[in-house]
Parts: sequence; C-alpha cells; structure tokens
Amino acid sequence: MKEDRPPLSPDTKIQGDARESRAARRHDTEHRIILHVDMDSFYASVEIREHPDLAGKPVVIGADPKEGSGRGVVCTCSYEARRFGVRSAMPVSRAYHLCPQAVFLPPRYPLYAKASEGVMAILRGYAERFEQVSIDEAYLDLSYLGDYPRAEAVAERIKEDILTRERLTCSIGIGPGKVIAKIGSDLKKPGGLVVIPPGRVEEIIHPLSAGRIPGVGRKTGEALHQKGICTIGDLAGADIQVLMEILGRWAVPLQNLARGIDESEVREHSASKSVSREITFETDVGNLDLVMETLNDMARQLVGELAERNIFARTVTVKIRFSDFSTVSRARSLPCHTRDFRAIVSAARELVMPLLSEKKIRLAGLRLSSLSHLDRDQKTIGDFIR
Ligand code: TTP
Ligand code: MG
Repeated sequence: MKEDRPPLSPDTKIQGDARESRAARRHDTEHRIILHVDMDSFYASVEIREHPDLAGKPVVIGADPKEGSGRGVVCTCSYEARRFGVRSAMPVSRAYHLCPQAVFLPPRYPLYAKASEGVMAILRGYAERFEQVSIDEAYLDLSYLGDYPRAEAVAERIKEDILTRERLTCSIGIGPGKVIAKIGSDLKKPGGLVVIPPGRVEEIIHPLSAGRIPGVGRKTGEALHQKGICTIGDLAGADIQVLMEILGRWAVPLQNLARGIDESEVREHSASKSVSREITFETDVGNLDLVMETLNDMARQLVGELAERNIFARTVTVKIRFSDFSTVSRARSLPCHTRDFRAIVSAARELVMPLLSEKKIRLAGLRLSSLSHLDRDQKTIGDFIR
C-alpha cells in the first residue's frame, strides 16, 4: 500500500466545504445502506473448490517456493495457512519456512476471473447501484430497502446464493457509508456478517485500532501511535493540527470518517465495461512478430485510452481468428488494476503464444476489462472519500 502523500498543506477549502455540507449530507448519510462484500481467501478458496481434497489444509497461492529458495511472493493463502503466519505479499521463501507442509500452488488467473464474474453477476442482481472494486470485492447500495434489518436479511441471502451457486464464502459489512461497510466486512473474516447501523457507528468503530481504516497503513499507524492516537476513537477526538502534520490533506476526511461521516458514493462503472481494439489483417498473417507488434500497438492505444479516462484495467483478453475463421480468445486477470503498458503486453504475449499454430491469422484483438477508478496500490483513504 502506498503511503506517499503530497506535501502537507492546511487546506482550508476542504475544511470549509466539509463544514458547509456536513449538516445536509448527514441527513442523507443516515438513510444510506451500503453493503461491502469481500470474498474469503479468494484465490485459495477457488483452488480448494476445484480440489476438494485440499479443504482444511494450509494452501498457499503464489510463486514456486522451491523448497525455500524460490523468489516471488504469496498472492494469498487459506485461513489454515494464516495460522502459521503466512500472509499475502510475503516472500514465498518466508512462507515456506513458516509452513513447509502447506500445499503451494501457482496462481491460475483465468479461473479466478471466471469465479469473480460469477460472484459479481450474483451481487449485481441485488443492488440498485453496484461498484466492483477488485476481483473479489464490491459495494452495493441497498438504500432502497429502507431499513437495516431488511438489508441484513438480504446479506444472508447473498451469502447463501454465493455459496450454492459458486461454492465460495464471503464476508459482508453493512453501514451508512462505503468505508464503514468495508471496515465491517473485515471484522469477522472469514464468513462474517457485521451490521453497523447509523446509530451505532461510533460505538462499534471507536474502539477499533486506527489501522482498521482502509488506507491507514503500517507507517501511518505508527506515526499516529507516536502521538498517542491508537484507536479510531482517538482519531475522532484528535487535534486537527496534529493530524495534519501526520496525514496532510487526508486529516480532515479521515477525522470525519472516524466521527462516522462517510459520504463516498457507490459509483457504477456503467459507461463502458471494457476498452478494445481489433484488426483484420489485409492478408492473413503467418509471421508471429507481426502479430505481436500489432498487439503492442493496440496495447499502447488502449493504455492511452485508460489514462485519458483516468481508469485502470485488470483483465486482459486476446482474441485470434484464424484463416479458416475459427476463433479463440483467452483472458487473464492481472494481480492488480493497472495501466502499465509492459504488464499488459506481457500478459497478452503469454496468452497468445499457446494459441499459435500452423494456421495463418486473419484477425487479432485485445480487450482490457474489469475497469476501475482504483489502482490497488493507490487505495488510500482519499480514494474512498472523494
Ligand atoms: P484480498 O481480498 O485482499 O485477500 P483474500 O480474498 O485472499 O483474503 P481475505 O479473506 O483476507 O479477503 O485479495 C483478493 C485476491 O487478490 C487474493 O485472493 C489474491 C489477490 N492478491 C494478490 O495477488 N496479492 C496481494 O498482495 C493481495 C492482498 C491480494
Ligand atoms: Mg478477499
């Protein structure tokens, strides 16, 4: 998680806006019902679903540990492996030392992307407004239900639906805002359901550690701790000048959040679900370099389009039509949302290579989907508050 922040500037405009609109917005906030779903140990759970004999075992998804000498990191692991201290993003060699008896598996992104699509399709059916934020996470605006007991019943149905249709478990948080709901979904993982109704926000979140707020990473947590700000309640009552010294422009939104003011909207990404390019060659092509060069060009254009729209993509799909009109496409979800040209091109290359045969190629296409305004690395508090 990035902890770089812009230089400190006491931004009076942010403060002024916040004060003016607070009363009006609080009214809305009290009527909002936002649900956050996060799948439990997602990649590992999908693998266990595919290999039921792995159930109950420590399972680690990531790079090959090579008996402790492997490079690369852990993508995720089952909760059984977490008991040994294994965590996402940890070097896989360390994971091996912590838990050599674990089953180590390489990630299979297309499988996870397909499971994610299934889950998201279920979720979309329950919401008036829906926002997918990563391969295994989404917000639903359930305000239309009118009250929290109904929302809780819907959450139970969602959990059942995902379990019966996708054979996967998730954790859900419900609250009057996105960040509060997200804090809730993380509180009782795996399989949790935590409801934080407006009247109980402070009572429930104030005793929690400040690090429970998405975007408050280790470094920020330590800096706050040094000033005696340990819990979300401490954050709510802290001197704003002290917070500004530590948090810069995030001080006001973060303190508002700690006070239960969480107005960020569930944003539909309905404008378009993907960006793509296709080319039918003038004459069918037998030259691999030319196909790759074409995909490179398309990737460059698509990355430009993402940058222009200030969005990121996570799924790369290549499509190849051969001279006999047979058509194949292959997709891969990248580990995080990106618009990095090299990451996209290298995924495209890896997808296209196994498709090539003696047959000449008539058409090549590249599509980037799972679009998001969020870049996983930039998931700071600002991204939630904006
Ligand atoms: P998370 O939801 O952060 O983690 P998780 O679903 O595995 O576990 P939890 O029960 O705590 O939610 O991320 C979703 C998937 O994204 C995860 O299964 C694998 C992938 N991922 C990585 O590849 N690298 C990472 O560093 C993280 C955090 C996740
Ligand atoms: Mg998850």
